[in-house]
Amino acid sequence: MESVYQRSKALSAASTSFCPGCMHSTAVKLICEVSEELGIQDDLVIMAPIGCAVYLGVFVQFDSFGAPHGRPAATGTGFKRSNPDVPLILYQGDGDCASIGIAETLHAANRGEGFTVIMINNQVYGMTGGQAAPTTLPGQKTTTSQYGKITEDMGDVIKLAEIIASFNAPKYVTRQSLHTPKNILAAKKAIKKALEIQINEGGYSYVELMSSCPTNWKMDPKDTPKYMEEVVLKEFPVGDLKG
Ligand SMILES: Cc1ncc(C[n+]2csc(CCOP(=O)(O)OP(=O)(O)O)c2C)c(N)n1
Repeated sequence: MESVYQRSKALSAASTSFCPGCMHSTAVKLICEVSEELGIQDDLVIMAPIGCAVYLGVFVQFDSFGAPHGRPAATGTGFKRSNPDVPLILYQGDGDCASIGIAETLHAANRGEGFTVIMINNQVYGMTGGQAAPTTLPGQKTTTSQYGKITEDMGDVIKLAEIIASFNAPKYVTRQSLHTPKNILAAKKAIKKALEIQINEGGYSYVELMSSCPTNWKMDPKDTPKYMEEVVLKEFPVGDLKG
């Protein structure tokens, strides 16, 4: 019988620690598949973040390292400058990348450091219980905005992809989503393109992946795709912003 699909060899046998319906799992699977398709599964290094993907290095077969919360871009800069030929992904949550680490993120992008950032935007600080992040939507209820996020008090939504795309140095900046099969395929293409640019031309690439957090959104996982389509993507439209 012809085999039409098989588990990526880059995924380890360990179960992930993600909640049911969390789209981190999809993102990790796509990275594994792309690494195999590009033949870099033995070379790729992935930075496992502080956040829900903290155990990433256990789920995947790549070499990995950690960085303090918000510091992946600084740590990644050191790694990549010392190992310019090693493909590197900084895998980060929106709290990590767009809040606590926003200074490092923006300066690294503006310098055009030679790594790929994959940012999982679930609009909350997932691991610590769903506090509001700069990506939380206006009016969104979280544990730190129990009556809905008031932008006058907490600030408006920070759209990191748009800010990064305004810099000269980044080679590829895109926002994709993981809420439908069609979007997942587009996200996979984007991850592949970002890594190809890193490997073939060098330079910085940024892939933001809109994701769900059913546990902290207090939503049934099966309702999250509709909510993402009708609400979240209105604030965070998908598509290429640069490159
Ligand atoms: C400097 C620092 N501040 C705060 C924390 C606590 N902390 C751990 S994980 C986390 C939230 C992570 O949220 P995000 O980056 O959005 O990733 P997610 O868990 O949603 O995937 C926080 C605030 C920490 N570990 N270090």
